[in-house]
Amino acid sequence: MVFRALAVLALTSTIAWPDGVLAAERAKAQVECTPTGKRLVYECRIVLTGRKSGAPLKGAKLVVGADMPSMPLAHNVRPVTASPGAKPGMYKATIELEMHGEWALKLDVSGPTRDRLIHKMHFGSAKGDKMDHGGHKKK
Ligand SMILES: [Cu+2]
Repeated sequence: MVFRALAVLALTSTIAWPDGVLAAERAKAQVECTPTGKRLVYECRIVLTGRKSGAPLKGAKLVVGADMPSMPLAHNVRPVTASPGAKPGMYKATIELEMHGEWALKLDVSGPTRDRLIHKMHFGSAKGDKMDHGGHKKK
């Protein structure tokens, strides 16, 4: 009985939101960054999907910024606009960081849906360089 009631409810909401569902939906990102040959430069592949629908977010404008949560205001990485990747919902961006360590990528999504996602990840080097907080310029 309970199950049937829920099914009816779901159907009703589908009718109420025919096409515009994605427009109101929040985004979800899957991020993968790999080191390039150049020190501190990473090639990032970002897959954007609807948080509820799981459908790829096509035709979005995506701007990627980066900051270090452990060092507020210490870095000034210029945000880059991602370009469309090989598959729908896939985007790529080349980011240049200022040191290795834990960074928070800021993903600004606009277009079919508008959202801002913070994605924390650790950046090291391909050759296993030591994390270098000591070499950081202080203000
Ligand atoms: Cu730092």
